[in-house]
Amino acid sequence: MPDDRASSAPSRSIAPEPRPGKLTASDLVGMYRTMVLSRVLDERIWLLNRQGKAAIVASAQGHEAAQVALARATDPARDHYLIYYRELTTLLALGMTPLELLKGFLCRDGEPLSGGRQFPTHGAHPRVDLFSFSNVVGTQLPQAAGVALADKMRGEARATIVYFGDGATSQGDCHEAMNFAAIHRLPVVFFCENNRYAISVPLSKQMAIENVAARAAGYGMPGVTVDGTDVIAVFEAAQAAVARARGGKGPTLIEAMVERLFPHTSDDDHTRYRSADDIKQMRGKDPIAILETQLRRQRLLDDALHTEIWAEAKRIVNQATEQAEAAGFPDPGDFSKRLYAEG
Ligand SMILES: Cc1ncc(C[n+]2csc(CCOP(=O)(O)OP(=O)(O)O)c2C)c(N)n1
Repeated sequence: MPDDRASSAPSRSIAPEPRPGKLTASDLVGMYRTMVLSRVLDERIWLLNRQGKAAIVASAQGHEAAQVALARATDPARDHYLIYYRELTTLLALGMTPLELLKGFLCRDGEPLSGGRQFPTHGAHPRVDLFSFSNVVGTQLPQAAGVALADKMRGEARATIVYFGDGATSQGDCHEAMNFAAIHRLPVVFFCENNRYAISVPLSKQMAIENVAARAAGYGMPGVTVDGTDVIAVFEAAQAAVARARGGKGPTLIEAMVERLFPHTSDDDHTRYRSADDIKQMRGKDPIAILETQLRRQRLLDDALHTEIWAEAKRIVNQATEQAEAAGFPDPGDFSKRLYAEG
């Protein structure tokens, strides 16, 4: 396949130019709002799990800044998204509603990703360009390379964003996808949310180097490590990577350093493998508290706005919980619907 096809082909993008370059004060407050909504929703889902109503939860708490900032640097009307299971903030930032997400966790009828029949947050969405992904770690990476290859062959200037954890980079799929994407200069943004654990396995048992981003050099693409609690740092790195992808220049690996504030999932107990010191330290890196301090320092947030934002998030989540709990379960008679070709 010729190497420079995307750069020479005319753009047939469905959206105009990338959204404006700089983050405004209202962008920052808007991101804070989304992060707070995600946190309140995440806490609610965890509670529903403890009540025996939600089967399993992989919390995004600690990853909110990285997810909201990356989403802001992309365009849901133009780009493609291959997420993994820890992407609650991403899904809200891309336009899914708390009700849709709650219906997924409670397996209710009408949930858009899978009709309430899949693992929560897995599936394809009719409005958001999400690809259905597997829970098998790392499989979304070669799929993302395939999606980007299709865009390149069609001459479309879109970026494919693929999300994964540090543990996923130990999979062969990761190597194959990055190598292939770099060779063919595919428009992929590889976004690693490095929370230093793959369930109970610490980073030092996954790799002998310090940063995932260092691997990018071995494939021949740029690799950057950013503070994943800093929305501006993530936004700027993501914006450059998206422009590179859409401009036909090839993939980028971004590694956002985050903390997993909760255990791996609701089935896990991290006190069995994380030291008390480690837990105490990671709690000091809560991205919501960090952004809040920054906003207050810049006089973009005061007590009144803070109260309003948290109260609004609780109101939205309370209402969505009531609606989701009132919704029915999928009809068992429709079991094979959307699984096999119909007619
Ligand atoms: C191929 C494969 N191996 C093992 C698992 C079990 N598993 C599920 S999540 C996970 C850890 C992944 O960690 P990471 O990629 O760092 O993401 P994080 O959960 O920390 O966000 C493992 C090992 C799996 N789903 N698929």
